[in-house]
Amino acid sequence: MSLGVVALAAALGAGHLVAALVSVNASPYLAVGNEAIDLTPVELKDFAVRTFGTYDKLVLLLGMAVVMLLVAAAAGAASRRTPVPGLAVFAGFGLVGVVAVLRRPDLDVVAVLAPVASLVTGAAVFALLHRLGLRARHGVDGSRRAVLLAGAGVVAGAGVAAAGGQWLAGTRDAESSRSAVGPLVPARAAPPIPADADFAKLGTPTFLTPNRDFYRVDVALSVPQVRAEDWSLRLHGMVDREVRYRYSDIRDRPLVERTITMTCVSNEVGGPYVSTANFVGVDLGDLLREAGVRPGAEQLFSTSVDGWTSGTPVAAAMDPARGAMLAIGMNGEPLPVEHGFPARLVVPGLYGYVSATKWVTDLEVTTWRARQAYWLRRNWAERAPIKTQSRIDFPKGFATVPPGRVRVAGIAWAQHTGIARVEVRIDAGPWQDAMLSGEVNVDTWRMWWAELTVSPGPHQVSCRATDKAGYTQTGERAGTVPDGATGWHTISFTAG
Ligand SMILES: Nc1nc2c(c(=O)[nH]1)N[C@H]1C(S)=C(S)[C@@H](COP(=O)(O)O)O[C@H]1N2
Ligand SMILES: [Mo]
Repeated sequence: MSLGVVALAAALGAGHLVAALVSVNASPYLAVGNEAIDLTPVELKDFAVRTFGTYDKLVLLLGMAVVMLLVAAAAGAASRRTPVPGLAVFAGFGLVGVVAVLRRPDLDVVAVLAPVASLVTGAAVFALLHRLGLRARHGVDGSRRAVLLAGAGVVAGAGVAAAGGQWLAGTRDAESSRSAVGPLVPARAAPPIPADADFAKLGTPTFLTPNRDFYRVDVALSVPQVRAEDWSLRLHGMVDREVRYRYSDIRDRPLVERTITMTCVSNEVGGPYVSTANFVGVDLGDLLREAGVRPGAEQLFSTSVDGWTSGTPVAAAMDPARGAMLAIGMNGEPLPVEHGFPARLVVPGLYGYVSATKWVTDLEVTTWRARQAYWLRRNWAERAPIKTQSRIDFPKGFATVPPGRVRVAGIAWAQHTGIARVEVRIDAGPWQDAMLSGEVNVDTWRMWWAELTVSPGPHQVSCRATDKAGYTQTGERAGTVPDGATGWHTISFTAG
């Protein structure tokens, strides 16, 4: 095996181990990956999401691994006489790691110890093996064996260090803190979900999405690990009194529970990025009123521990009729780590990228001009209310069903407005009304079903929703950028 590759293994193993000691999120490899995501041009990012879907991050990590391996191997090959090219490469790797770690807002300066450990270990191992290698080439007795032994020892040591780091990180991760939170009992529970709220037996999703099935969208390469005891939320900017909350400050307040359907702006027509949960937390408007929002404030600029940011209209965040939340619970449990533990924002009626900051740690009351959030700098819109949409869940595309009466079922949503009507049509036939499920509240999806007569052969079925403001979904197709897709969901099936 190449000298450079062995030294690379040692560098990564050491970095991972030290990261577990100083800060779980400081592992140099992951920090560099996160930095790479931030620096990736939008077009490439959109391409990666389209092509690899939720595997986009895995592909990035593997791609980074391949590049690092090639560079390390080349460094080894270029260092036949002098170790300088190899040392330069490891210094370069280490510095990239240091910069990536320093740029993360959630990491203390001590976190640079992780990439520094990588740099020092990589360079030291490289220098050592290089010396042994030179001796072997000059035919010094037993030196060949020494090189092999040293190489194998280093690789084994790197493995042990990486595994040890992984184990150590596990003992200090957010999951153990989450398990210790205990039950979150809302003072005001959400009304129970009536039995007729979904048509799951007919092929729609269940009304509440189990946490493990709830869609997940974020730019974090590794799920940020924040323990409740370490978390705090700073509320500042255009307010009369700056406030800092600890987890217990939020937990000890009277908690409310609200049933809310969340949607991602990246959801294509017919896509999966829509889910519903009972969120438990406190009213975001209450926190803002207690801090005293100054006149002229427009934007609530929220920052996550991983540096991701979002901008929400202050008016939406404060409107009691909308019920925006700082949520700490989801479907009867503390927030799952991947959904933002210890705390996140949820604002009914707005796409997640302008409202739903996970692992939220900073709220700044400001103007639109003063701060620009993560996706705004990447061509997405400043204001992004969720668009009225509907989706066919049954039959599945390209299914074959018996001819005659065909059942069609699905979901529709128009958060903060409410769904008034859903219609379906076969081929270019007339629109026909679907049956709607009982309405839980206007911030949640509504399920629908219909029965249509079809002749044997191939067909298409489409659906469209009308919301309570009287707007009927346009059939005109628009892509997700900049503020959400439009068009009717249409699927093909065969009767016969
Ligand atoms: N920290 C952080 N919060 C985030 C995001 C992110 O990338 N990072 N993505 C947002 C987007 S685009 C959406 S749609 C919702 C998704 O929340 P979920 O993963 O819990 O479904 O989270 C929002 N909050
Ligand atoms: Mo999103």
